[in-house]
Amino acid sequence: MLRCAQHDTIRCLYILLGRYDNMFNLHDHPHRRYNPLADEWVLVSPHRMKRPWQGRVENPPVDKRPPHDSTCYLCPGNERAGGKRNPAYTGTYVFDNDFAALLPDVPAAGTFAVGELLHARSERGICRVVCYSPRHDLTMADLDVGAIRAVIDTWAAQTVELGAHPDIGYVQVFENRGVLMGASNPHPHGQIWATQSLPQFVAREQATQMAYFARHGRTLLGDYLAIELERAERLVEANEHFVALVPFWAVWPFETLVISRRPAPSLPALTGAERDGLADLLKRLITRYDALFATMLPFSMGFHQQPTDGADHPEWHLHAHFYPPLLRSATVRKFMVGFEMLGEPQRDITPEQAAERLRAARR
Ligand code: H2U
Ligand code: ZN
Repeated sequence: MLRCAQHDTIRCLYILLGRYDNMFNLHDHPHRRYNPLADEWVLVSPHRMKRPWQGRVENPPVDKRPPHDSTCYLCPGNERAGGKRNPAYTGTYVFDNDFAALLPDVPAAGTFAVGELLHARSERGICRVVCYSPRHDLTMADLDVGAIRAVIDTWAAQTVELGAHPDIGYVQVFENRGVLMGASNPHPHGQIWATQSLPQFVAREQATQMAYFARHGRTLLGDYLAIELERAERLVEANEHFVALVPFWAVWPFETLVISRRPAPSLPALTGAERDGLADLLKRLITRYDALFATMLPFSMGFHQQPTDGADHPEWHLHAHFYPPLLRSATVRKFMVGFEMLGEPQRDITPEQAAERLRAARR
């Protein structure tokens, strides 16, 4: 019973001896993996990836951008779509989003309810845009580590500034990179949306981290990182302060999770040395990503950190999610459709294979 067609005798012996924690081989058989951070499942179908990797690299789209583009609304000195003019900035530059999804002055505590089933609440917030560099032609991977450190300091300072506002309960730092992910402009930039409520994905992570911390007195991601460091099969990049890995429960083919070695709760809580470590890790990870399909890899990325509710959150462990949509090449993307919209997310290439591909990707 313990034996399946693909298990060799040795492995079955290991199973009998309790050395293998699984009754089946995660690399051969369809299975579901649990995401303890999001409290979700993902269906993995590794048998569909048995064919060898063809390694086709398509011609990357020619991306010749000038250092300053007079038509770019993010370049220094230019007028934005909203009519305001950017200063002649030389480092990072932050401004209030001219087309903000959230506004600071909506009526307080507005609620709408019809019986049990129709509910709405007013939501206050502040949306900002963060230009990483005055240079129109660079991406974060091209910036030197010192310039990336300046971006991290800007994210941390914004988290403190926006989080101090009495109406703001959470600060979401993120970036949409590439047209495929809806980025409106190639100038290196990200966004910050600061909200009154905890957004639902963050709320879910808070609940799982809180429950885990209550049970063990350690952070969920700290314990998870220890397992990954020991097994090493899903690691992509690591330095003294941060680790990037393809999570065991990854949904997107080349999704990664960046975790701080120390369970720091937020960007502002990082020490100077940790911020330098994060800058180094982000540069190496994104450089690897761009080498994967010889293209500027599109992705959405963002940091999850503790709420800015003034309370201590020892359960919170700072991390960043990278969600690239590409599957096989610069032009073949994964679609979350069909079973994935109606049932649950599914993937073919295993997280272990994805990590191996990322470890092999070099520019
Ligand atoms: P994305 O590339 O991720 O879409 O971010 C760009 C943001 O910049 C977007 O939210 C804002 C858009 O509203 N924006 C301005 O605030 N001013 C402008 O002049 C153009 C774009
Ligand atoms: Zn520009």
